[in-house]
Amino acid sequence: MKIAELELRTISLPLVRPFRTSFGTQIAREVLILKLTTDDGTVGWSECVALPQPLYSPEYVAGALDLMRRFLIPTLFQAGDIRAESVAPLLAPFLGSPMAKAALESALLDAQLRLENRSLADFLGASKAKIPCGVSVGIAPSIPLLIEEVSGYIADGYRRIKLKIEPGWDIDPVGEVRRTWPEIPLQVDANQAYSRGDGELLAKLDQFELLLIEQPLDEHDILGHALLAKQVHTPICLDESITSLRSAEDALALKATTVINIKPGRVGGYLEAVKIHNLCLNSGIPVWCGGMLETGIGRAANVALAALPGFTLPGDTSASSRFYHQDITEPFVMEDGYLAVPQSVGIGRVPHLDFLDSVTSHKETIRI
Ligand code: SMG
Ligand code: MG
Repeated sequence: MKIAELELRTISLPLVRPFRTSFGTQIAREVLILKLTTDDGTVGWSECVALPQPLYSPEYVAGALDLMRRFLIPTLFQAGDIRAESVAPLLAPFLGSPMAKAALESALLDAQLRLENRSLADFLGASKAKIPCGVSVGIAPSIPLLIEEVSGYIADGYRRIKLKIEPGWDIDPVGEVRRTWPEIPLQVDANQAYSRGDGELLAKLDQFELLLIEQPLDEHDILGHALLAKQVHTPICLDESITSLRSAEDALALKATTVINIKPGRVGGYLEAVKIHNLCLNSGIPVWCGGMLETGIGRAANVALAALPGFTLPGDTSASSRFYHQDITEPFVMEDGYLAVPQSVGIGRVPHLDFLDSVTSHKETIRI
């Protein structure tokens, strides 16, 4: 299979409500959508999960676009006959940027599977036809407004609630949600907002019987997470720190994490994500599928991944309506707290082209 053409477009989709985290507020999703065409005319779609600003990770939309244009795409073109499995080794000399690399690998994988008449779920090794859904809840303007927002998600049927926290927005809001819903599976995500000295404060969360505390410290502070894990009973779960299979092996060996959030974009693609899943499955470490506010394109692939047997905790795999009034694909609609795993070829979704065009702010095509 040869890549004949790559279409890169930036789209902007307004969010149904602002999404505030410890590092900033997103009001729209500016996202890079890739359309790859092979030499026999087969098309594959993907999205790059980099945010517009380098705040969650060093990658950002305009940077990813530049890197793809300047280095990554020419390298794939030069390689001639390739498969999705060759993308990571070919792009390895270019350091970092797992999200940009993942987007290219995913687009090629979608095309490859369409050519082979196979679904991504089948290719990855999915063992479930539907997956339970969690929802990630941003930092709210007040505790009553938080309770109101969470009430809506509980009414929608979500099976797990994740609350974003930061210093000053932690014990009180989490306590109020726990008091209101004593039984709901609940977890928190700090996006690196705390420091090593905050162990005593974070241990106050133990009383709320949370599933986990996600990424409390700096992404590079593996030792700090290991020390914190001795101070806090709630399991520590790494997100930003896990950028590859090797970093997962290291964090587990150093006892810095006992649960892992797998985000394919953060680790360089679905193939690396499966390797981390396999490592964790063999080590008895639960994993769950993270989210980056994906459109239906990225969400379709995440839902397939989340159907693998080691994904034993509900992920941030919510319905399209959690973030978007209108998705660029047929929307993901939750039924009784579950999403159906797409079973048709490739990722099982394609964009609605008229709508995609209507939200596109930039489009370019690179040909061999
Ligand atoms: O897609 O449901 C989603 C978002 C989940 O909270 C979420 N993602 O750190 O896990 C995380 C964040 C990263 C993106 S925040 C803008
Ligand atoms: Mg996170």
